[in-house]
Amino acid sequence: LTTSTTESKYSEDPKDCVFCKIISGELPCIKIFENEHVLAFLDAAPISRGHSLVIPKTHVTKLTLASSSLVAEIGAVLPKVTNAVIKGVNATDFNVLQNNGQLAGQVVFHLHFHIIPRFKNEDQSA
Ligand code: DGP
Repeated sequence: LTTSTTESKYSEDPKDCVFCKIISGELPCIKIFENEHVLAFLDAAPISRGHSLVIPKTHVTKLTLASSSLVAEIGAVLPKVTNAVIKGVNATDFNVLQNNGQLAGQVVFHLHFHIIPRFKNEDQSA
């Protein structure tokens, strides 16, 4: 049997995990924050200027499978990282989004929080 593109795109196998490859340095990213437990970097397909992702360094596919200590590590840096992101693009308003499962729009099966700066009339030049 061959693996279809769709199947590999939605693979939950950590060996195929693009974010684990970013964490290990196998794939590049534009890093904006890092500590022992958490990495934040610019999204490769941004829906607004400054769109960033915050991920745990431990591979876990979705929020409901994450330990409370792992979520606490993310929560401990999320306000600070978000503030740096929005200041960096001169925005005041933003969304923090977190998709779980294919039906919810999750494409990368490694827990991540989107930080999406918002601009007046979606004007990205604000
Ligand atoms: P989601 O739909 O919630 O699973 O969002 C996945 C996000 O990950 C999407 O906005 C694009 C981003 N993304 C996918 N592959 C890469 C990559 O290799 N590098 C970076 N920086 N972002 C990626």
